[in-house]
Amino acid sequence: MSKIFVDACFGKETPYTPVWMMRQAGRYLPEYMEVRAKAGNFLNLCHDPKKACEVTLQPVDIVGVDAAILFSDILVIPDEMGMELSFVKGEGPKFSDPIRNEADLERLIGGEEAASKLTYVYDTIKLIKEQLAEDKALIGFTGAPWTLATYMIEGEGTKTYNICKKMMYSNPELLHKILAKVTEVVKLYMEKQIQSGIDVVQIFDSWAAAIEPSKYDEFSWKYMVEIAEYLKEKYPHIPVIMFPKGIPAFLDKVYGNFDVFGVDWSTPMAYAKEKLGDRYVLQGNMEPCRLYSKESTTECVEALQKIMGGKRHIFNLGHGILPDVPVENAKHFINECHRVSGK
Ligand code: 1CP
Repeated sequence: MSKIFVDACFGKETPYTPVWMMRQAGRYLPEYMEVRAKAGNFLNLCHDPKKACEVTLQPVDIVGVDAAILFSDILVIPDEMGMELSFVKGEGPKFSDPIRNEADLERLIGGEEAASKLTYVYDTIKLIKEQLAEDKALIGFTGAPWTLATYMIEGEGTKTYNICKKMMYSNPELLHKILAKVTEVVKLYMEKQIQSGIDVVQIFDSWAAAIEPSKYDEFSWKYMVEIAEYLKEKYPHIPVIMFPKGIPAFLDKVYGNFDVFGVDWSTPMAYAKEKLGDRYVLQGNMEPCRLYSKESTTECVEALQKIMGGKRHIFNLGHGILPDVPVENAKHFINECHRVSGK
């Protein structure tokens, strides 16, 4: 059976415009909190294919999205490259021994060895595929090498990126070596996700906006394109979605063989359409906080439909849903996207 979501990623005409929500599997769902409480902590949940499968499927059943996104996290990659990941309550992710010099880089596990340690992710994908309805797509994902490197170098989430940026401007060779090593792992990791059954790839560059526009290609985009082109060459039937958050000044320079450009909420959709709409299908881009109000949600969905006209478009939020959004309002968003596009 052909999946509407996959057809839409390739720019084919579909009976309606499909929709999913970034971070749709997670803390705004009481059903998620229940499974997470049983798992003990977040990483246990990622490591347990049965439970990870269960929370992946929840938003499909509860809010009615057209695609599921694998439940995992981008940070399992550096974790399996030998960096010990922990989530500290109230503070977010932490790596105890960040990568700051050549010796640190040397001790990172690379390539096939790191990618083959992520078996719990591949097992989760296989379980999901057994249970997901045939007409729904499963999105697999990775962080972009730059976004992953920010956590690996800083050792945690950061507001200033000062340690990475010090490296970017004073020792760019080292930063490139780190990015190249992560890129090699990500290529193989995404290839294994495809072989395990995902239907679509999304690459999240959540911290793209931390790089000045004239350096964005050199330190992030080219590595994302390298991953996308490696996958497109071997698996042309699998669409690739690129989501670099907050880089409107780079839209003129976007290049590469991939299928869908994820537009974040700070970039006007009409502007993205003018710059990229002929070359890529566009995904997005409602400001996630509009979900707090049903009226604001409807207003935005109607405006997006007017701009895109139901062509070469996938509805989504322009970044992740927040944990305190009422489930009713998330359902309203999905229903409105379906209503305006004729489902
Ligand atoms: O239950 C919990 O308390 C943990 C919260 C949580 C969840 C639900 C984290 C910790 N990760 C996730 C799941 C997750 N993360 C998914 C699958 C669910 C889905 O999308 O439906 C995905 C795709 C991610 C990806 C991810 N993790 C990104 C990129 C996407 C984005 O939203 O920008 C990033 C930056 C992370 C890092 C991360 N994971 C978790 C935290 C608290 C953080 C740090 C965020 C920060 O530094 O601000």
